[in-house]
Amino acid sequence: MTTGHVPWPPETAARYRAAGHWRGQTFGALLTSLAAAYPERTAVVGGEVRWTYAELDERAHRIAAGLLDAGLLPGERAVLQLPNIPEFLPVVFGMWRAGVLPVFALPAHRGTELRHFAEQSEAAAIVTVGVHERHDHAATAREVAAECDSVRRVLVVGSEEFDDLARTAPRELPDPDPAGVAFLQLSGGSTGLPKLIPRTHDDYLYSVRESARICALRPDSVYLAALPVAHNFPLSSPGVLGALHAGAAVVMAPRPDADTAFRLIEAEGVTITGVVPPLAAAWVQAAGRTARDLSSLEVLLVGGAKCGRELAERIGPALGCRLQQVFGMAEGLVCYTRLDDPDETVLTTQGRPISLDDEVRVVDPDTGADVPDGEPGALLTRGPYTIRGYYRAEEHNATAFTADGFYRTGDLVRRAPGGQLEVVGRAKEQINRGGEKVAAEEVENHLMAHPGVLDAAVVAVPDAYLGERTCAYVVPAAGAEPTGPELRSFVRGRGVAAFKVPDLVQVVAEFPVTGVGKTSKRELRVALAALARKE
Ligand code: OOB
Repeated sequence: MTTGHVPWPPETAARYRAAGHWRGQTFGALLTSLAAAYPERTAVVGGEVRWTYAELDERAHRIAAGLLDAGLLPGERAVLQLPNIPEFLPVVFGMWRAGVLPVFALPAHRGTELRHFAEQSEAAAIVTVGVHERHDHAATAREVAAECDSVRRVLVVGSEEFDDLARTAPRELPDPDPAGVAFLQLSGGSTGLPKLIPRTHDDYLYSVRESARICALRPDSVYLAALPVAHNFPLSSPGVLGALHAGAAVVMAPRPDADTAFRLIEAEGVTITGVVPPLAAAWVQAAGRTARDLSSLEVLLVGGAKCGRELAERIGPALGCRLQQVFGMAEGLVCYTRLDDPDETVLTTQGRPISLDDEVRVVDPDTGADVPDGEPGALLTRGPYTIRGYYRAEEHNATAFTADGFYRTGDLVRRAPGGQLEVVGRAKEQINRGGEKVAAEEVENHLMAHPGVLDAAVVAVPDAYLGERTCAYVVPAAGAEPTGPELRSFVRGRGVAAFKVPDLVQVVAEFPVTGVGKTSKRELRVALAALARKE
């Protein structure tokens, strides 16, 4: 067992095994069987690269051996920060075969976040690219490595050194424990810094297998990875892993804009892809004036943030495909509308859970008592692919999970009698910026590091395009006069993802007083968010 991982109770694990959910297969073993079943089929396409399953398999074997020869040990962690390039897949499968646990950073993350991931996981390596979209990832990784004692290696995919590593002679390696942690995902978070989410081969593979089935993936499907592929949605819902599980082809889109995506849909005959609502809206608009042939597209998954009915209604007609809503979280639970659901269900709900063994409770946020179907309440869940605890976060786990192992999602939902969930709001201190999650407290901490800031409260304001944007209310320190642009560039300069830089900054003399008397951050945020909505 990996230290810091909260396992399922043994009797629950036994039940998931007996039900056939957990099959004792690792991702490495899965790729071996895929390469045997579909050796000549295309596995992944991107840029100049086109690899068959046999080629992907061989490359992953070589990289696994190369990583071990480079001094990484089975069980060690490596922060992985790769954009949507074909190499993502052999590198991840190579790490899985070597037993090295990827920590899935996003390309948008910067030094402060990478350092946190490396420290939190005591990573032995950072695996990244060189310059990508004008940012020198290799340079950032080296800076982080210099500051983190645990980080011994920086491996730059695309460098000569990495090409050599990827040419290492393949060899048989012991298969890691399928019940052990395979990798660490990142939580959207609501507290100071993102938490790490330990996922096992057994549990993740179950969600991938079922997602591929629910989304009707077949060997002749073609999945376009439009969103950053390390995120749970394009990774596994059904994502690139679901596509591979079905023997389908994965196409890596370097960017998610309509021009790039439509070109690839036409050129590769893409049948299915997944996007966040703002991107779906942009594609719907662009579809009206494109000369591209999008007729191969059968399914568009939309999730990560609420897809309102108006947008949902326009997707099918504009793009000539079926909409599938997906409501998921890196911690586990994923819900889909089904392809044979009535239109009304697809347009107005975020679907129902993958598994009959996903336990869902909708409770009164104050009393914790279950509310009847149709009533809004806080969503709690546990099940065969939902974690029982964050990685090395005992204190946080005590409040993020109930004593009997339910994860408190922080989402407010309504459940229909058929089990479909409709997301109606959020109880967590998080801003959902078009699918990108911003923890209010994390940004507040960055703002409060500025000498001219006495106090800060970050809230969501409604936005026609993104759904929500961030607004930072700031109380200046005595005698200081910080301006919005100054504070925004200060936060950016702290080395964080651009999506965390507040969209709006309001400098106020004091926080509006809420009739409550006590100015707790939580109450303040609620009041400020209400104020911002009115404005
Ligand atoms: C996905 O995962 P995360 O971990 O980035 O974010 C999870 C949170 C949920 O708790 C919820 O607040 C929000 O994102 N969310 C949605 C939603 N899908 C996710 N809120 C409303 N409607 C939806 N359809 O975002 C994620 C993971 C796997 C699949 C899809 C999305």
